[in-house]
Amino acid sequence: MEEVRCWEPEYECMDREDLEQLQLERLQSTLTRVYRNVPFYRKKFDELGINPEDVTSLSDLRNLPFTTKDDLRENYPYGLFAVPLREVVRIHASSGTTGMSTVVGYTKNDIKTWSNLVARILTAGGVTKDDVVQIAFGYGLFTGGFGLHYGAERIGASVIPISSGNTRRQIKIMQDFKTTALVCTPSYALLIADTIHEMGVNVNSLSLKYGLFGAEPWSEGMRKEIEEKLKIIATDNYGLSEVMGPGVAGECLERNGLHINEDHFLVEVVDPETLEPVEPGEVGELVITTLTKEAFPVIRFRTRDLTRLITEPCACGRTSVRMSRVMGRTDDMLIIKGVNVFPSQIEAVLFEIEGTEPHYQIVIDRKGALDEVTVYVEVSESIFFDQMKKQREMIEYIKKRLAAELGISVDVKLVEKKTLERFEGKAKRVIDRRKL
Ligand code: DLL
Repeated sequence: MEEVRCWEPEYECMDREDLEQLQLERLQSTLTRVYRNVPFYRKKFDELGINPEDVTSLSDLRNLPFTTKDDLRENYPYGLFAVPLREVVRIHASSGTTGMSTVVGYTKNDIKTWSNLVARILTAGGVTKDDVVQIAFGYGLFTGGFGLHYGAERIGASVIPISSGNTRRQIKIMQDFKTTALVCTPSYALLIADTIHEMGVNVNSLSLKYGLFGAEPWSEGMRKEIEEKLKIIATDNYGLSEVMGPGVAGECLERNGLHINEDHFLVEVVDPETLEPVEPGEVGELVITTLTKEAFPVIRFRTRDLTRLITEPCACGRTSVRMSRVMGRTDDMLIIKGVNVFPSQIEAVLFEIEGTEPHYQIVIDRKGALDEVTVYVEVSESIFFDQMKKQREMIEYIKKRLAAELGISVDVKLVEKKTLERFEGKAKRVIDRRKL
């Protein structure tokens, strides 16, 4: 194992009892602030007869109301801010792919906290001040670019704010500037890896050591693929703009779950139907309460992300609870022939199959009353297309593996290399024609 490196060991390796005391104090002060400053929360608390002073233990959190993305939309743009706008130094917004965008703000202090928390994630993923960090997340209203940028600067690394896109130039910069750490979405990392290969660049001639990837779900198979192609150690990090952006949780080099920055975020996992807590270690929807945010605190925010909590100690020495990689979002879940299917399950199967490329697309159509799913998969050998028998065997094999995993049969179509769309930011792998 590598030597343990923490950015803020006094918090990251805190004694659990002390941590819970700190969480409670911070929760109480957050509740008092939102009650005083945000009419939306005051109204909700009043309706339920909750006085922030009644919250005297962490278990009282369960009595507080949830906050949803719809609440944020209804209060667009500044309705949920807990400070006057003159104290806000930065505004970000979510992309709004699933509706109207949501707007979040940061005070000077929030930016400081955010930078520190991202610095923790980067440190956990192997980055130090000696690294040259290429940030290939989009800079803009999306929190990825600026979030990682400030964290990397905080560490003292040399930051290349290249943003996403222009993949060949990314690689030229990577060569010339001797990039040691790449930061982007996993799907963009894959596109970069494939482009390196296409350009005939020898990956061993690059200085890359670490890859810190997040902002979208990815499978263990995809991690292996990226690690092998780029010859790096790849870690997963998680966050969402409504809660802060990147910096909520991230893996250490043990790569066995994402350490949650629990001194700043209180997490719960609930059953998305009943909203009751799941059994410890079970999968459910992650709910987050911010403990230190000034401009945009959220109480029991329903993330829609499905994960489970891991409480077993980690060999790295951090004492925080971890979350498993996000399996998908409740709103990504496809219900096909009555069976719940997550795109991530399909990805996991495809990555295990020899001869397929890590590029796929899932198309859902409605034929009469029935939903039909077709999985398009790129194959490595174009030769395949001259050999009908081999092709049929491959299709049957993939279908069988998918049916075993999903419990329903889906159609599979093989396509030639480089036919499916590539992504520079978050990948869109599902095309739901039922909604078009
Ligand atoms: O994606 C923040 C971020 C930027 C995280 C860079 C990590 C790195 P949003 O655009 O608001 O914020 O999207 C948040 O993306 O609710 C998840 O569904 C998904 N997501 C984020 N990180 C991961 C991850 C940023 N590591 C939404 N694994 C979240 C799976 C992720 N899904």
